[in-house]
Amino acid sequence: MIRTNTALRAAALAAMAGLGLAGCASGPSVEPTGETTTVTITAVGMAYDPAEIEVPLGDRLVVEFENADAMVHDITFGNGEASERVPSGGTETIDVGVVDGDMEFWCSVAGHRAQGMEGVVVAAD
Ligand SMILES: [Cu+2]
Repeated sequence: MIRTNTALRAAALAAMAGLGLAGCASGPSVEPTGETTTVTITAVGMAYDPAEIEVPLGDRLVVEFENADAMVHDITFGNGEASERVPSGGTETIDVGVVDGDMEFWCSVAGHRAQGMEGVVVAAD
């Protein structure tokens, strides 16, 4: 299992490296646009609203996270960026960075993701 995953990851990295070389001489595989997309995501009823956001590929994403639920929540992105745990009624702004592909987000509070607190950033090309 572990060996298979490692092999797949190595293959994916090799493929990405190949694309990077084909695209440009250095740096990330996506050329940053220099633009910033700011989106408000609200936590309410053990879910995110909206649960899917579309961001132009290469834009920097800034998320205004609002917790309109009665419980403590956070928002954690697939690239490692995350909010603090935000109390009911609280807000936090997260600089997610340049969007270089589709990316999941979820709540890291125990059990919340399994109850539906997840969503996806769709990189629009
Ligand atoms: Cu939560």
